[in-house]
Amino acid sequence: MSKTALVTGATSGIGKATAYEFAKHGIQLIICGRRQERLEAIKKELESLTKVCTLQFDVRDKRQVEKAIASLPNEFKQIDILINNAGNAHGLDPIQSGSLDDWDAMMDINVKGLLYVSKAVIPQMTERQSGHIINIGSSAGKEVYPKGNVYCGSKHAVLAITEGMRIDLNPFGIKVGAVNPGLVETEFSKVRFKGDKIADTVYKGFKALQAEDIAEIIYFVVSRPYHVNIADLLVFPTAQANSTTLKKNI
Ligand code: NDP
Ligand code: 8X3
Repeated sequence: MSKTALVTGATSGIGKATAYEFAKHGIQLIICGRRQERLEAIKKELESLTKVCTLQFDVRDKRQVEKAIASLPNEFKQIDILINNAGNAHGLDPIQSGSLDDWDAMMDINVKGLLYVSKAVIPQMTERQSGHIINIGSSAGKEVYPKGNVYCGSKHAVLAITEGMRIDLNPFGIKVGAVNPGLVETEFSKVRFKGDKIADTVYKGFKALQAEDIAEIIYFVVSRPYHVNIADLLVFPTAQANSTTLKKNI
């Protein structure tokens, strides 16, 4: 029987590419996000490859999260793979002038949203004693960079929560791991800089990772044999050595 994966943040970037990659391999999909039109368009494109169900909710709203996941039709109720991907940076400011709204958004989406979705999915995994959770962290979860303060804090939290999940879910045979990318060319910078044209410069002058690169890695992680759990994976574009060292050709 084909496995079922729930992917948050599937309307764009890494989550969308992961949905496409999983569909190619016949994995049944529950694709999530706030932008319903995008969810419907992706569903339409992938339906010839696999079964697809859409769930529209804001990960910040715990009631919406619970309600959406409880509403899944029977054939999608058993979630084998959870990809906690929804998230973004909001702003890039020194701590003394950062915006409280940006801080709320990052902690509420990247940390609490990931917890709400996990809380709604984990009980059925512990009951079945099987499942695989991948949290999308970041190089920013391993290293703090100037003005990254709260975003880096949110991603450090994702890595701590990932370790905690792996320990607590170990008795149930559930795999838990994190995939931590460096610079990936998605809508990430458009969101971070709120549409400002500075976003267009972030991936200029070097070859950034593409969402598909990360999607292929995520599929590799979920397709290992049962006894192999890739617990933590850091991936940079070749041009990037760490958060602050980037070889640009301009
Ligand atoms: P995108 O902006 O392209 O995608 C973000 C996704 O998250 C969208 O599908 C969006 O869907 C969803 N999302 C955002 N806020 C919410 C919310 N409140 N409720 C539900 N869904 C939400 O960015 P990426 O693909 O780059 O980012 C995906 C993950 O990868 C994030 O966790 C990010 O931190 C991480 N990451 C990204 C890197 C990069 O350089 N791009 C590097 C390292 C990690 P919608 O708006 O429809 O709700
Ligand atoms: C995204 C990577 O370096 O743009 O998590 O913050 S970075």
